[in-house]
Parts: sequence; C-alpha cells; structure tokens
Amino acid sequence: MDIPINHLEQRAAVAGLAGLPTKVMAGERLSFEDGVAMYKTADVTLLGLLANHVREQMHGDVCFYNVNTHVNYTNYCNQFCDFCAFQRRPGDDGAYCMSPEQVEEALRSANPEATEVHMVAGVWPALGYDYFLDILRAAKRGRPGIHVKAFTMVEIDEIVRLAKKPVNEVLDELREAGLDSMPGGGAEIFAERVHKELYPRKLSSDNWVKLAKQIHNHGFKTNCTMMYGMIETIEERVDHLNQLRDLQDETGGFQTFIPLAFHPDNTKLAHIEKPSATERLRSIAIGRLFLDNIPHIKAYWIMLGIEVAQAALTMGADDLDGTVSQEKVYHEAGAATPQELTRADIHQLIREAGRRPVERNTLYEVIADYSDERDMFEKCSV
Ligand code: V47
Repeated sequence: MDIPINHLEQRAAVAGLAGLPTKVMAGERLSFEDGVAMYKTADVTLLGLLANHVREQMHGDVCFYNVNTHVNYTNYCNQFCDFCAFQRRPGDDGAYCMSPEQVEEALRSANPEATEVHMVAGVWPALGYDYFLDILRAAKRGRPGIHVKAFTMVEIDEIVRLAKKPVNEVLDELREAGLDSMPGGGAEIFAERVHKELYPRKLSSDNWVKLAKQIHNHGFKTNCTMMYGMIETIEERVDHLNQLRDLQDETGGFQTFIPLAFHPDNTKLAHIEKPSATERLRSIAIGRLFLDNIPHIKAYWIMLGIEVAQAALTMGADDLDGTVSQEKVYHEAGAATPQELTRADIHQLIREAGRRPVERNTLYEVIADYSDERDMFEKCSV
C-alpha cells in the first residue's frame, strides 16, 4: 500500500483503531478487542482500505465468480426460526417439496454452462434418509459431472439422525450418491443467548462446530457464514468469528466466509431494520481482516445488493458467488435483487470495480481467466 503507515496510524488513532494498521501490515493476527473496535469505529473506509490491502496480497486484483444454479428442494421445515421467511408446513400457502424427478428436471433445464448446484432447504424428518440420497443421484442424472454443493450442517445433522448410522458412514454414502461439498449457512450467530431466543430448535452451536470438524476431517470442503443484524451484540459477532477462525486453524476445511445480512421482510422480526450499506461493507472488511486463515470472502450479491457487492470488491471481498438462479431463501425475505445475472453482467460488474474476472469451479480451481478479454456482448463499451 502506498499510503505511509504513520499516516494510517494517525487516522486510526482518531478512529479508535490505534495500532491496527501496523498489525495488519505486519500480517499479525487480530485480537477479540480489535474485532470489537472494528465494529465500533465510524471509519469504515479505513477498514475497507486495510481489508483491500490484505485481499490484494492474497488474490491480487482477481475477482472470482462461478456459473451456478440453486435448488431449494423443499420449504417444509420444523425449525420455526424467527429470522426465516422461507419455511412452511405442508398444506400452507406456497408449501412445496420437490420429488427426485423434479430435482432431476430442474438440473436438466438449468443454465447449460452451470458447473455447480447449490442445494439447501428446510428440515423435514418425514422425508426419510433415502430421499436425500435420491435427490443427490437425481441431480447428477440431470446434469452429469456437475459439482453438488448441498446441505448445511443443520440438514446434515438431520440426515444423520434419520440414517441412524455413524456420521462417517453417512458421509461416505452421501458422497457415493453425489455430494461433493457443503455450503455455509445454518450457523447464524453462535451465541447461546441469541440461539435460545430466535432459533431454539436448531442444532446447537457446539454441535454445529463439532459436526463441521467431522466433515472437514472426512475430506469435505465447506463454506462458513455469519448472519448479522438481528438482536446480536458486537461481542457476540466477534465471538462467532473467533470460533470460525479457531476451527479453521484445526481443520483448514473452510473455503469461503460469507457474511449474511439479515433480511427481515415476511419474518417474525419484520420490525428490525435491515443492515445499512455501510454495515454490509463493514462486515465484508472485518471478515477479511479477522479471518486471516480463510482463503476467500464472498460478496453474495443476492443478499448484499448488486451495488454494495460491487463496492465490496474493493473492501475485502474476492468472490461474487455466481450467476445464481431460482434462489428462494432471500427472495422470500424481501431481497430485491434479480434472480439471475448473466456471465456478461458479472464481467461488467467486476471490471467496473477495477478487478479481473476469473471463472472458478466450486473448489476455486480456475476455469477461465477473462482478464484480457472484452467480450462483445458486454454492455460496457470501451
Ligand atoms: O442457512 C435464512 C440464512 C442461509 C435469512 O456456501 C437468512 O456458498 C438473512 O447458506 N436473512 C442459506 N439470512 C444461505 C446460505 C448460502 C448463501 C450463499 C452462499 C452460500 C455458500 C451459502 O441463509 C440459511 C440462514 O443462515 N438465512 N433466512 C434471512 N431472512
């Protein structure tokens, strides 16, 4: 970074972040107290500047994206989380559950260029263990060779319970049926207080961490998330990040961190205001600075909004997620973003942010580097 460190430290002192630039430039691990100070400071652009420095050291000016599609196979759910607008009981207006044949068809008719399907849904024990093996096989029949990134820890926990078999055996059977990796999600905020108040039926945080560890040790990569903007305190957010960082030190199994801004529409928490653009950018920057051992920070445009996601590419994020299509969890909760972006839309967003578009697969292997290309279908004219 060109700005002299003493200039940054002067600015940091005013912002209540004294010593932070020096630590970041030296690649030192940030403390719990640093995390709290970063959430409290008014100088979000300083956080962005520092996070951008780290991001450029790790990934240069590359911005990753992938071509993917979503299948939310059912909205039946017995967890009744207060933050969720997606859940239904059978018979409710809009309730649905896809058969394996419908999952197969969804994959068959998905974007022919998609390399990944992201499959998450509600928790409904009556579906039975075989249903989950069947929908994995159906996905691979519908699109042979596609990477199936499916089931949050909460769903895996339920699948293991239904299988009545040891976790490792179930993981082998899921892999055999077509499971390739797992998404983030389901972690929400680990704090016991928030868990009890907003999602008391959900897998406990300790068990979330324990299961993620087993899954990583079994050779699966996963992502991780933090949902913020409900009733959690700053300290509870930092504790959440700390737990993810500790687990990553042990297993190295997380590929990407995705901060998920709470979307209140159509939920029991509709009275809460959704996090502002500044708070959404702050979460990206803090994610990059605090989680020094997680390779990627994802600006999930569906939930950040396209403009904020684009700004996030210069404040710590190196990944835009994908073209996406058929996403329901956020759209039910009021996300105003489109259902899908084309490859050309994504290239334009990335280039406008001064980054180089690189298409990746789910495991961050490069599929195509579009750095030097200006494809003629793009809207931006040069
Ligand atoms: O598990 C649900 C969260 C998750 C709301 O791994 C909400 O690449 C905010 O896991 N407001 C599902 N958040 C989404 C998810 C995800 C998304 C993008 C990429 C990846 C990845 C994973 O969304 C749920 C829950 O934690 N969620 N409702 C809401 N109203």
